Amino acid sequence: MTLSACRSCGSSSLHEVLSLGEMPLANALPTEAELAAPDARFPLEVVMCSECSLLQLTESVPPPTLFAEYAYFSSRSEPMVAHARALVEEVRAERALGPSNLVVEVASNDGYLLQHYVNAGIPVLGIDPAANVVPHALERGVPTLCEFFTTELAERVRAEGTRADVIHANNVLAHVPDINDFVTAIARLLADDGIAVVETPYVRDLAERLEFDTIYHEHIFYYSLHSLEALFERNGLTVVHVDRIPMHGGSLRVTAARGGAATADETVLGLRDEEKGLGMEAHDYYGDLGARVHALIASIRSFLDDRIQAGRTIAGYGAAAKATVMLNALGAGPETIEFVVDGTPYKQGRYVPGVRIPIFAPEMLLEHKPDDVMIFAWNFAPSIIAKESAYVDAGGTFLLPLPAPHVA
Ligand code: DWN
Repeated sequence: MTLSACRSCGSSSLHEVLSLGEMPLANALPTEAELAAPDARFPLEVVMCSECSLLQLTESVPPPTLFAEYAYFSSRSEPMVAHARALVEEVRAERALGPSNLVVEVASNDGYLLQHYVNAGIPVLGIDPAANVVPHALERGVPTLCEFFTTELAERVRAEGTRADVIHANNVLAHVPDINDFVTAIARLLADDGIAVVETPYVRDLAERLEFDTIYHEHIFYYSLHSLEALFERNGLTVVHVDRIPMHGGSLRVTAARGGAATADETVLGLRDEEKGLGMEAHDYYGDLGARVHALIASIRSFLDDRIQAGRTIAGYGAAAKATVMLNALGAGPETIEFVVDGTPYKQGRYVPGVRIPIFAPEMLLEHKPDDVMIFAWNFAPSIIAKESAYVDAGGTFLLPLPAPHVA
């Protein structure tokens, strides 16, 4: 364990929750030429702070290594774009946003969300460090700063007279080692009556559904409402509303306002009570998680072995970060999963790190007609199965790994 203190509250009282061994970086997909060198691996271990109850990795990989060039393009998942569109409609109506307002998104990726404000004539600003992704946002008319979001950036933008009426931060709160600076930066950039709308995977869903493949080096933190509120309060934000949403295997969507008069509503009070009732603030809540995860990994492995023993060929769908963790945890290479398909051009022609399984465009399913296809992007299974109905009509079978391996 290389971590000596909780990255959120500073406590040294850290207790092991589970280890997935040495794992490659989930989105560091090697090209053919890069296969000559081994894929870098780092310990993937989760600990819990007994002071603020935040789960976090022992190892943090420098953010430029992970995010300066990025394999993930949000717009390549239609359900993400639809989810973003619905969120924007909700926030626009609730806040009565118009041409005099400003909406900022941190980790704005390829403009998948802010484009919907642009189309409604509402001024936006994206902030994202991925130099290969930001041009796609600019093409969608989303002005974007290609930088990491920090208090230095927030103060610089404030000094130009900019304040945000809404700040979106989806699937980024888990990704930032200096998380206190990040939340302070949100508070500093918000207008006095502004709101932050933050979505991040919910550790309760991970624990209840054994979503171990959502644990990877990009995800440093795994939040409960309790640990998230402790982080926000420390940095000048008050959680005023919370919803549980199904996105990415189950997430929290919190609405936060700058401290002072802001107060938690009944959704926050209710979820606090639920978490207390479950004992989520204590390490015991996660006591058997490691054992249950390793038993699940073994059961997925034997599920696949049985199908191969029966003479079936198997491919994968979604070269997701989850796929890298799943396949490396299974020790499954091309001898088990012949190839993976993905609709992201950046990923096609590359390989799943560690196990070196080739990634092709989805058209490969009908060209090659594997008997089975395991959906590694299981969080989007309904959309994927509907899209690939021709594969099913041709006799193909979709498999799902969670919450236990099964035929979809
Ligand atoms: O936090 C993160 C989440 C939001 O996204 C990032 N750190 C990394 C990433 O995790 P992931 O790669 O596991 O996310 P997804 O969204 O489950 O990945 C889906 C993959 O499947 C993408 O590569 C796109 C692909 N896909 C596809 O090829 N056809 C997805 C859909 C819906 C499709 O129809």
